[in-house]
Amino acid sequence: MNKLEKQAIEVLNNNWTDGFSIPCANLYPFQWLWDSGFIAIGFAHFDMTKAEKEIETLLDAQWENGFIPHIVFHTENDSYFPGANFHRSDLHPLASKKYKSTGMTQPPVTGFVLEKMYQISEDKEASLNYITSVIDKVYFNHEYFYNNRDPKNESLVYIYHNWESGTDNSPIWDDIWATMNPPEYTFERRDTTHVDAAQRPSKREYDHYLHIIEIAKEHNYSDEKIAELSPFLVQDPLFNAMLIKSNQSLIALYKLIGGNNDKIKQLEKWQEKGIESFNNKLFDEEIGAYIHYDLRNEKSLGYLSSSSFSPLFAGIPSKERAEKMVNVMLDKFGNKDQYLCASFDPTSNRFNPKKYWRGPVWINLNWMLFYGLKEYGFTEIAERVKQDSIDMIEKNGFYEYFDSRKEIHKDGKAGYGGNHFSWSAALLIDMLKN
Ligand code: 2M8
Repeated sequence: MNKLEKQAIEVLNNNWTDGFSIPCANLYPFQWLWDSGFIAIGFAHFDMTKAEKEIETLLDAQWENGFIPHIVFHTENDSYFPGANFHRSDLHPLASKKYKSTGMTQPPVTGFVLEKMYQISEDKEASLNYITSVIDKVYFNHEYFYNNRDPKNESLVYIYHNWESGTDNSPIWDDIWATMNPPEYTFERRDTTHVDAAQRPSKREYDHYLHIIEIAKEHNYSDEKIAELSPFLVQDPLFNAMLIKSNQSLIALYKLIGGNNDKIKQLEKWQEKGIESFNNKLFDEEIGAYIHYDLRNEKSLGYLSSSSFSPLFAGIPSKERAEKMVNVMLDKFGNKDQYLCASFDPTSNRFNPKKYWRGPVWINLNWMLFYGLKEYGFTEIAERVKQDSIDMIEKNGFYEYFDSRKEIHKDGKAGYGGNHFSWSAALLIDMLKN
């Protein structure tokens, strides 16, 4: 085993607490949805019991309507804002009675995570037994999405908050902030006591984030009311690609389990329509990649980001489109001075290579890109994405995100945000094995 892999295992073991993992100490002291999924993939390579427990704990926090929250507050830790007392999940009548949580979700990765765990497992029978015991919860979660978040019946679901996207302060959201004018709230940020404020969202951005939650809370997190009133209502290509990828995995896993024909049929229906709408609505011919759609203001948001390429991971574009996308990626994100793949278009004046989701490279997006490119036969570029990821971690450590400019990496200070970050470690392990 190489040194980096050993260090990665140590990071994961240190971030494991009683039955689940935190993304990293201090900055993120609870369980986050998509982090848990990526973490489970890492654990699956060396400790399947923890991998399975991670997902089991997450699914244990599912609401009675199938919804899975983006943060599960297992403890009373006050090093994070906004915490459980701000989010008030108890306002929703069907919220978990066992755990406090947020009232928003995150990219639905759980389906494809289960399939990955199965592929990694050396004991297929035990693994399938485990999957059989949890898979219906994931299916129920997908049902929640299609029944509550698809007002136009397109099999494309919306997110109502930037924190649901996972790409929190992407410059794409600037266009939505321009349509809002929230109050100046008084609150105490905690993130900026752990991390340099220059690498985090601004106070004014947080006002917008909190305001959307206040609107949702006023209506007890009712999906109907949120669809009607939230100033943020977006069809996000990354979020929908994760859902489609997870649908595919659920179909494959249900077929392995046997029976479940009604569920397989329903999943195939969502798939067919979802992929068609995705290609018709979210692909921009001129830009040459997928972009976000602002449902509230009925307009496309014409910006390139690493999310624009994530549909490769779910097999959504045709081979021809995939080729077009890869050319755009190499042209805009891939010159030799840049590591692949910046989270936002490096040629845009909104690009900031140090600030969170406004430009830095993130390992989870790279991981998806690696598999997507490989699947479409772009082996060399896939290898470059993998090698770039290894390189950045080797030079700087297991950071949350990295400067995309290669020159900045010379002194080993190009890793930003939290250190000893779980998904950077987990997905590195997985890429090293592939
Ligand atoms: C970041 O988001 C949280 C809010 O959910 C925050 O900034 O406080 C994002 O990078 C998100 O994608 C990630 O899941 C979370 C924990 O790693 O941190």
